Amino acid sequence: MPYGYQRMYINGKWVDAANNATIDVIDPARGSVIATVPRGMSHDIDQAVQAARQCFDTGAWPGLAPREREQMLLDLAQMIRQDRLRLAEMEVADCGKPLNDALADIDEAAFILSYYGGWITKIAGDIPPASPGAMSLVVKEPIGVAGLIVPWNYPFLMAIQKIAPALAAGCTCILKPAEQTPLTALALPRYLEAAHLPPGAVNIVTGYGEEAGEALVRHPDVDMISFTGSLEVGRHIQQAAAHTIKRVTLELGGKSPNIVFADADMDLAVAKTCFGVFWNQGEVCSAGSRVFVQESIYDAFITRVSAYLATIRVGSGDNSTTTMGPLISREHQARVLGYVQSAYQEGAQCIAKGSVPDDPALRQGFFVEPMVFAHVTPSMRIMQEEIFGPVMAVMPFATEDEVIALANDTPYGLAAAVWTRDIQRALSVAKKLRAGTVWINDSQPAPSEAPWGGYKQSGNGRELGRLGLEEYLETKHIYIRLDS
Ligand code: TXE
Repeated sequence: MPYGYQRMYINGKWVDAANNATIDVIDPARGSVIATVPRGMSHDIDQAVQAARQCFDTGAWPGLAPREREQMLLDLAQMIRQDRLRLAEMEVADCGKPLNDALADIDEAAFILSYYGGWITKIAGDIPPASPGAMSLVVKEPIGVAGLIVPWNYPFLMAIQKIAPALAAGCTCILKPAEQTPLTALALPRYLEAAHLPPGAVNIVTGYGEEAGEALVRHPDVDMISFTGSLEVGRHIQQAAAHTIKRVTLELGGKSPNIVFADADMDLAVAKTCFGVFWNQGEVCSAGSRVFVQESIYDAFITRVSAYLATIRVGSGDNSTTTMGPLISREHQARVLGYVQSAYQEGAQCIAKGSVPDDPALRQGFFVEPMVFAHVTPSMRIMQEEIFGPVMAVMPFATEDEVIALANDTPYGLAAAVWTRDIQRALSVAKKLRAGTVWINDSQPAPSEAPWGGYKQSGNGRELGRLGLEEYLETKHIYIRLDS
């Protein structure tokens, strides 16, 4: 077990679960156990919430001077930058992605810490007009204790994507990493301590969703939950949190349309459309997996996509030639292959036949080769449901109006891409798409300075950018009578 037994982190101390139960952490490329972590439950969550509550209520974190907190986040960013290789290697072992992708995640996480660090000294209120004998002050305050629940596809990046704005707002927090990928989260405390954050500002409880996650959501002393994960669990969390009326932000799944018009730059559209479906093994909430291609270029597009597929190298993330790693778990591999089976049964045509790789060295891991289905129809499961694996579905369209209707015909609304050289068409289509992000002649960039989140059932609220910070803030109006 290269990473051994790791404890979790509550109130500035390394602790076991109260009942001493543990969870095995599996290397998805080999199927072997690489670590064990505590299986935290409601008692452990309660300890963590008390620690976060105390750190918040005593002002140990929110009461520090903004410039002092800013410097701590900048220091954290710097330490993480220096340790990028160690963290990226841990991420590869834990979630399987290729090393270069993991390095990019760590670098972006460091940027996010410095970005939100910078915001701390710039959070300002407002002075709206009041009657002549009065003055109104609108001030921004931290919402309090934040429960942060993250998934396994970007373990470190998503943890930081929530921790950084929470701390910047002045909140204290409890992070519940995904049970499959707790390792890089548990690497954080040594940086928190080196940057002199007070005990209780960030607590990390490992465990299962139905146990630790659920207890966090229901806890009356938690003021908000920020969740990234499946639609099903998001729906459940919103209900479970309703009893305490806490704020809930949700970043759920997607089934993003990728629309290629006949006048698009074909080389770019093919390369980036493929990237948009296959990067991170397709385990991406914004994957552009519903591909609509205008009739006149449909056949040529399919031919080029087939050629692109031949360039993808499936293998373990620590192999330098790998461009696509394993899926997260045996269970998820079976789920993805189930979608592939449904596509065959519903009559889709597989133009690039992938499946589980033949290579015996890869059989122990949870690999699936990339796949492309043509002649799909909008009602097929692979066109309706989030697969979260390397499976592309391509269908032809005739007119702009037709493709807009097709693109919007899903309960999701996270992202969309439009490929055309006609800027008027691009903008007019972008305005009509019901999605939180629309890319024009690109797919997948999500700069941390811009808001990220979904329309419709892809979620509530926004992460990243200024809006991502505001989710962790309350607004207070102070009214001052001036004539006494
Ligand atoms: O997600 P879950 P799973 C989608 C994707 C994938 C599917 C299932 O389609 O195939 O979800 O993945 C915690 N109370 N996405 O089952 O269960 C859990 O411990 C509180 C999209 O892994 O939603 C983990 O920390 N927390 C997505 C987190 O929720 C609970 C990313 C996500 O797990 C809980 C991941 C509960 N009752 C999967 N149950 C995206 N939006 O990027 C689970 N959790």
